[in-house]
Amino acid sequence: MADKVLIVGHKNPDNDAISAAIALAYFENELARQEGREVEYEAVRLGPLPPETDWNLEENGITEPRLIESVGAGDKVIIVDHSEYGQAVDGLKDAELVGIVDHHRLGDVTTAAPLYVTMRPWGSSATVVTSIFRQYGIEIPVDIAHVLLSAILTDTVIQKSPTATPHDAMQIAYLEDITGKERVSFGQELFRCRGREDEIDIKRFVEADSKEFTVAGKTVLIAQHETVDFPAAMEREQEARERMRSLIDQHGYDFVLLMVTDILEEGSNFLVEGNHEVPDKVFGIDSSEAVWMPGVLSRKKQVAAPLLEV
Ligand SMILES: [Mn+2]
Repeated sequence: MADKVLIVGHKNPDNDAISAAIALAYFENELARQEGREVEYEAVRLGPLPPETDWNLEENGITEPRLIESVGAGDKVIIVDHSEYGQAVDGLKDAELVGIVDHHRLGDVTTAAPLYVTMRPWGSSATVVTSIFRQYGIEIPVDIAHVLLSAILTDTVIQKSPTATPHDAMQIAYLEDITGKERVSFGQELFRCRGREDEIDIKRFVEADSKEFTVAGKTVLIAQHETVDFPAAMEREQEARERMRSLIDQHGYDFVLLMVTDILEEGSNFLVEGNHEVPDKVFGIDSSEAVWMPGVLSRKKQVAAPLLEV
């Protein structure tokens, strides 16, 4: 039987985590075929498909990755879009980590054996995967190009996020050529998949894109809800705050910060529940009410990074 390697993104997967895994699995299988290696790479996921991923996979006739809960001894694993145990599949410490493809800070994973690592400080893991294809001269099929392009566009918020780099722009142009799609209209189609703000389940509104961090020795949750219909999203403020308070009760977070990000106006409303002290001091705000933060679009660079310095 062929050797098997699982490729998995982080928990609470976003479009980039799932799409980068799918495209990397295609790349690795193709490279293995060319090199005559008997190994099968399978993209898997740790949570539900985001609606834009669901739509894009369907449009391109790609089967959704299998849902898994954990890995264990004897499993070989490549992780994408993260490199910390806190965000990784359960049991990763018992499995064999054979590769990392990511665009975040280097986390705390360690290995006993050498491994493949490709990390670049670009706008998405999909950008890194696209560059890997090109480095190896492996052609990107049209369906996989759609998957990659979609993830670069959602992760960089159609290039409006400060995490977007000139390298992302270059890979977007390359993928536009293959897919025949135009970045802004395709990006808007993807964001519109997230649905009408008044219909989204409040749990999904708050938690669909949420990550735990340790700030000043305490666990906090930083969540982001990106919208192309900001007024409708803010109609949900009281419900969202209720949900954030119940998350604090359940998990003992010091605080929960929800960024409601207006993609069109390029800024975020900060909603904070729990202990406001640290976010107020770090951002110089009074977050007893929603606070508009112009230009703040990136959780990683503009919100998590300053908080992690505390
Ligand atoms: Mn990403």
